[in-house]
Amino acid sequence: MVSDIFDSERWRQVAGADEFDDITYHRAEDVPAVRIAFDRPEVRNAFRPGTVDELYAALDHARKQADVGCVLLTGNGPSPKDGGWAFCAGGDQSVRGGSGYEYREGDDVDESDDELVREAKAGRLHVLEVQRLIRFMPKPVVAVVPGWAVGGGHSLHVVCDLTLASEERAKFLQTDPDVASFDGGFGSAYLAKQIGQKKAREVFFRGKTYSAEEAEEMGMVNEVVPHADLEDVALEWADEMTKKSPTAMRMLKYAFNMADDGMVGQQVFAGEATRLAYMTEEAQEGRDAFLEKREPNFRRYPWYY
Ligand code: S0N
Repeated sequence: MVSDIFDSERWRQVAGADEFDDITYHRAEDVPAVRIAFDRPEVRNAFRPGTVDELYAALDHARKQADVGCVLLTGNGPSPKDGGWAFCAGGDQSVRGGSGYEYREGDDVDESDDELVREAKAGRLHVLEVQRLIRFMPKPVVAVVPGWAVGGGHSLHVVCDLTLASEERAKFLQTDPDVASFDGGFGSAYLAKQIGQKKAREVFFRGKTYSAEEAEEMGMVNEVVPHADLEDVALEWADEMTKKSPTAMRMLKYAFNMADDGMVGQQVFAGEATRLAYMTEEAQEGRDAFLEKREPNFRRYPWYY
């Protein structure tokens, strides 16, 4: 069973996803959306290096699917140990080494990697690569929070475009300074953009636990729904968003990002603008003139005002 609130009639496993150990990856039957879920409920869905590798692979796969317009990121539950629920409790502290989160004996590490590559892979903080993938993928990513969102798991919900939370079970907590780790990037700076500087500093400096309603009030959760309805509402959101213009959605996501992402934000937005420009007859005239070894005739095209 993937999750108590997962309706297996509405989803099918993505081909190849049975290779994953720490996540599940499904595609909706009747909505162009996917569901990627942490699947370590016994440790509140904490991520180890292999989890992050799998998450990256699934998200990147979802990014490249031209017929997928929305990604739902969630956590499976409840815990078989005590019935607890989690979105994600951040980095697995039991595999944290001197320079980051380490692969251990028995982890599924690519045996074809040579020693140097294995060494370079050890002790990584590559959840930041996942954060960037979520931030820059050209489609909305929704954090569907059925329980604890803590530490690096809290940061992941922050970086998602939208957050939907379980009324009874979602809880938001930043423990980073308790375990001497700190997300000085999206997890804190972008959170401050969402909820304001004072509140964001309180989240990290005081380490209080916030309920779903409090998190909504603060502006870091979009909507709170009864736990039993969580996945249905998430799919409704996906249905709603994937009926909209893909170009408009992509340009809007990158426009929202651009204000905070500096030159990288400009580059990503401009890349999409260039893609649109390439689709015009005017751009095709530039290409054709070069290939036909003649002067381009741009006089035919208006200077829009
Ligand atoms: C989640 C908490 C609050 C849940 O409390 P609750 O409900 O009382 O359950 P517990 O009994 O505490 O937990 C149940 C079982 O789950 C294990 N467990 C929970 N969380 C983790 C974890 N993070 N690592 C390993 N195990 C975990 C418990 O040990 C317990 O197992 P058993 O039954 O065997 O005892 C509570 O559990 C809690 O506070 N957890 C720790 C949360 C935490 O501190 N997370 C790490 C925070 N730091 C990061 O995530 C860093 C992330 C990172 O990689 C990063 C690096 C650089 C820049 C940015 C980031 C980034 O933040 O993304």
